[in-house]
Amino acid sequence: MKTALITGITGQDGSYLAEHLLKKGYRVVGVVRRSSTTPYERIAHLVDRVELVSADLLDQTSLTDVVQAAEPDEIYNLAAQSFVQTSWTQPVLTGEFTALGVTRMLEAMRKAAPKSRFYQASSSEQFGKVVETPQRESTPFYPRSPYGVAKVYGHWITVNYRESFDLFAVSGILFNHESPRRGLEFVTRKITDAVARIKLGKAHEVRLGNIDARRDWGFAGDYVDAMWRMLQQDAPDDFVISTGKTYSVREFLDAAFSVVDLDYRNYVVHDEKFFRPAEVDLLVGDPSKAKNKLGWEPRVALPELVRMMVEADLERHSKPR
Ligand code: NAP
Ligand code: G4F
Repeated sequence: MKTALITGITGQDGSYLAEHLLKKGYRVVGVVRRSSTTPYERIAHLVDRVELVSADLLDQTSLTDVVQAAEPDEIYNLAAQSFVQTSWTQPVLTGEFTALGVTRMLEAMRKAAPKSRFYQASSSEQFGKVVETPQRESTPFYPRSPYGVAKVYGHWITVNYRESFDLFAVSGILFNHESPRRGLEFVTRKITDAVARIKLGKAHEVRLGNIDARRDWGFAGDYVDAMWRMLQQDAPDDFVISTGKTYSVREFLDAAFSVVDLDYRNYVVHDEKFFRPAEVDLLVGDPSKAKNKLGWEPRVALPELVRMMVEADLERHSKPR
């Protein structure tokens, strides 16, 4: 039985990855940080089947200790301050978690489990103000937010530790991926949650920023399989994971409101609060390397993803409290 250690197991991707690895027969050890409450909503159905251990990306000793105790074959470093907008109001914390946190995890692995395999959650935000379209593994980075800058650091420190210390360490440059478990602050979930509340008469508008931004949106359940495949390769390498299709937030809105037979134009209010100091206008990835080398392809297309999210939010809001 292989052991996987997941940081960020309580997040969207951590929950899907834990399910995926449990199905494959892994022992799954999940890192959680200390909190006065227990934020295990996304893994409530898994807590009896995974081992939860306490550590924090800010604390080197705790990270090294959990790696030493778990003796993992594979380490998935998913934990981060992952919300782009917050990275402008908490830039130093974002750098600590999302950039230096990666070095701390790599150091923990180097000291306590150097034969393990390491996955770093890199991001299409690294491409930022894109210098070529579609974006691929060789596309230069031009990050547009403190989050994007921190992710570029995390990416290159992973490459550097691979080359310096001969570690099996890889980065998956994942484009946006969503699900009914997506945080409510991200635009897709904010929209599908609003659609459900509006349809049920619990809200009458949704306040948004730049709805002309374009993203390459996939389904999180598909993307965690790509993470696993990257760690099963003979040699460590980095991959873009995306659908190859791009849609505007406006198109996402249209699709989401259409699921409940409403017209988004009657409900959207533009609010300056949600515009960003610097925007990423267009993301669309080229997943051909992942297709050729990993045999990976996305299975869920955008219309199906939108419907899945709207229906889940309708069900959640329909339940009596
Ligand atoms: P998420 O839902 O925001 O989850 C983030 C996770 O990190 C949570 O489990 C959180 O724990 C944990 N965490 C945050 N700060 C921590 C700290 N100081 N110590 C320990 N754990 C900490 O993010 P996600 O969407 O699953 O994304 C997973 C990773 O992929 C992130 O690194 C993200 O930046 C990256 N990424 C995501 C996407 C995407 O579209 N989803 C695309 C590219 C890259 P709590 O539950 O305690 O807050
Ligand atoms: O949903 P978002 O907040 O995601 P964003 O900024 O693309 O970041 C996500 O994907 C990255 C991968 O590229 C991850 F690395 C990152 O961790 C995160 O998961 O915003 C998407 C777009 C932006 O252009 C934003 O300006 O939607 C636009 N938008 C318009 N109105 C809004 C809103 N975004 C949010 N969150 N809230 C709004 O009201």
